[in-house]
Amino acid sequence: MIRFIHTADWQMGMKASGLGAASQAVRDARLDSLKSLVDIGHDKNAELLLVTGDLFEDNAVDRLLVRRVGDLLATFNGKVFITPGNHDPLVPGSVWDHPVWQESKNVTVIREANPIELDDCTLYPCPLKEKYSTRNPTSWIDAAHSDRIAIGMAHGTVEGMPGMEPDYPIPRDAATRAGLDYLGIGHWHSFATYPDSKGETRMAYSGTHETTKFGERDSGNVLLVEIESRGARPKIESIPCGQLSWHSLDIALDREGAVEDAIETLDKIDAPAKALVRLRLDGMLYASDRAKLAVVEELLASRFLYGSLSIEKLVPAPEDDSWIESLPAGPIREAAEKIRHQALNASDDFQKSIATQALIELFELKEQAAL
Ligand SMILES: [Mn+2]
Repeated sequence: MIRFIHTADWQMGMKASGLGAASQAVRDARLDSLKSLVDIGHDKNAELLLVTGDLFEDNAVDRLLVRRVGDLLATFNGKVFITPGNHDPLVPGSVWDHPVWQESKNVTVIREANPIELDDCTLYPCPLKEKYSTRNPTSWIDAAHSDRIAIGMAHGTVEGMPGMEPDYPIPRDAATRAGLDYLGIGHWHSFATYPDSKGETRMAYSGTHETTKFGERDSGNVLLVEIESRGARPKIESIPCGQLSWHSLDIALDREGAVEDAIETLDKIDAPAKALVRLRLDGMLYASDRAKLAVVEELLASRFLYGSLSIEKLVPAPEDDSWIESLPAGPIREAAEKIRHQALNASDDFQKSIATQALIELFELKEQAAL
C-alpha cells in the first residue's frame, strides 16, 4: 500500500499584479498554504509528496524564495519528488541549480525520465527541459509488465481540451496506455479527473494549492492518493489547502431595489479579510438605488482583502424618470436627458458605458452640491 500527496502548479514567485495592495498578501498566501500542505501530508500519514511541475513561476524568481520553498519541503517527514514543468524547466541556470536541492536528504529534483524504484512503488517521472513541446511527455513509460504499484508524474495539456494548442499533449488514456496505477499531472490549475474505459480514475490534475486568479474553478486543493496494491483502484481525496478565497460575481439588476441583492451576496462571504471579490453589475440602475451602489463600493473597498466593482454594463432604467426630474431644470437637466438617451440607444457598448457613468457622476455632483 502507498499513500501520497499529489500537488502541482505552485507558481511560487508569481507577481499577482493588478491587485494593488493585495498583491503582497496573495504572494505570501502561496507560501503559507505550502506550510498547510506539508501539515496535511503529516496528518494523513502520507509517505511521499509528489510535485508535478511549475513549482516556480519562472526560472528567474528570487533566490531567497527558492531557499524558502526548499527549506519548507525539507520539513516533510517523507520523501519529496519534484518534476520541473514548463514554467521552471530543467535548463542551465534554472532554479534547480540552487544548492538547497542538494542539501535536503529527503527532496529529489528529478532530472531524467527514468523509473525510480522505491520501497512500495515505482515512479515514472517526466521532467520537462523546455518551455514548449508538441511531444507527449509520458510516451516513454511502459509499466504494463511490472508487478509493482506504478505511479507516473507528468506535466502538460490533456488532449481534447477545446481550443487548446497541443502543449506537451497527454492522451486522455495515458495512464492505461502506460500501464500506470496512477498518473499525477500538472499544468492546469483546477482539480480534474479522467476516468478510464472501466470508469476507474487513474489520472488527475491536482490543481494549484492556492488559487491564482479570478474564475479558476476548484483550485486551492491538494490530492491525497492511496493505492492498496498493484491494479487496485486508487482512492483520490481532494483536500482544501488554500488560504484565500476568490469570488467572481456577476449580478444582473432587474428591478428597483435590486442593488440590495448585491449587498446581501457580499454579506454572505465568509472570512472577508481573506477574500478577493470581483463584482460585475449589469442590467438597469434606478436613481433610487444609486446611494446603495455607493454602499456596495464602500463594502468592497473596506471589508475585503481586495474588491473591485465594474458597472460598465449598467444602464439607467428607461422608465425611471427620477433620473431626470431630480436635476435642476435648465441646461443640466437637458444634458442629462441627452446622456440618458445615449446610454439607452448608443450603438456600441463603450458609448453606452461612458454615458451611464456620466449620468451617475452627474447625480453625484448634484448631491454634493446639495450638501
Ligand atoms: Mn505549466
